[in-house]
Amino acid sequence: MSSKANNMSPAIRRKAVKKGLQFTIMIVGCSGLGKSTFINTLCESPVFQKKDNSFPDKAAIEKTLSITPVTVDMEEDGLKLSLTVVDTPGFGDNIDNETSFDGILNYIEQQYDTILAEESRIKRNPKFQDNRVHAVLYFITPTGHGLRQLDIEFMRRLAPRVNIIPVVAKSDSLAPTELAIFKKRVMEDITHYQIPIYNFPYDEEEDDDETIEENNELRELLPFAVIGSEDEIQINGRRVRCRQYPWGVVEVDNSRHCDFSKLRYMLLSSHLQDLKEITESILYEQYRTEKLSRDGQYDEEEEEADEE
Ligand SMILES: Nc1nc2c(ncn2[C@@H]2O[C@H](COP(=O)(O)OP(=O)(O)OP(=O)(O)O)[C@@H](O)[C@H]2O)c(=O)[nH]1
Ligand SMILES: [Mg+2]
Repeated sequence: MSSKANNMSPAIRRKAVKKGLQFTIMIVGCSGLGKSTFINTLCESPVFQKKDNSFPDKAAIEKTLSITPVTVDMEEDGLKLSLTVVDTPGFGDNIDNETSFDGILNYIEQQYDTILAEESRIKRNPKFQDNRVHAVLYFITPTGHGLRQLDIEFMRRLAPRVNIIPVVAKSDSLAPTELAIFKKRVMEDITHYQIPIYNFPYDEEEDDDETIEENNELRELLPFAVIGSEDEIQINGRRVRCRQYPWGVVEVDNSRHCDFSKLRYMLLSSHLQDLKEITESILYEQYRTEKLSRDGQYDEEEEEADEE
């Protein structure tokens, strides 16, 4: 697969090598779908600890109760990467879903507000930290039936503000044929309800054939099937992250078992720059225009006249 990180303009790559890249993702979905476990799997470290009881191996990670950003420094494709992952409390049971939705949307918009305030300062702060969320991984319950009303509403309402990447949570709970049918149904629902998810956009005229092919392949994988686990076993001398069942082992990093490794590569390497650009030049700009015109500080007609 080609890497867009390697396709960066030389100036951006030079800057990235020197300063490192910064990237933020947020994990959203119903309670107990494995969001915090996924973060530990993605970061390859126990960012979220297991509950301390007498059987630590069996103890689950504590239920997430507040929006929690964690930052991990890593290296991807030879570049330093400062990855911030924002964990959110799961919704969908007895919790008031409206409140949890508002909390998530507020968090995303607050990061835009902070940038907006910084942009209008006379003297900029050189140490300013940009915490805009570049992608939301939306965890879908593996029901086998398609999207639930709750998922449709959540994704629809978040999509104008953030890149949404739909993900089938706990995909080991579906058999391979069930998973393929479920993925197809989810995509049919996304099309039917016109949810503008991140679908690996490309420009037929500007992008090269390799990029177009790579994007089409990733599009075909949507929604990515993921498995989270921090358990490891040795297979033929290799350390393998997996979930163990009486009938066998499901490997996290094996692309015949799930899409975790392709999702990770796409997020942290090949499409990182694209997700950032869409966030900064489309989604943030849209928010900024809406906010300034709402506050009466911005006159769209005037702007159009200026452009002419
Ligand atoms: N079968 C299966 N179980 C998983 C997977 N990932 C996590 N689990 C289990 O699901 C349970 C819940 O995991 P968490 O990571 O705490 O889920 P969460 O989405 O963060 O939950 P909240 O914080 O309550 O929203 C734990 O017992 C995990 O071991 C997976 O990919 N497959
Ligand atoms: Mg959690």
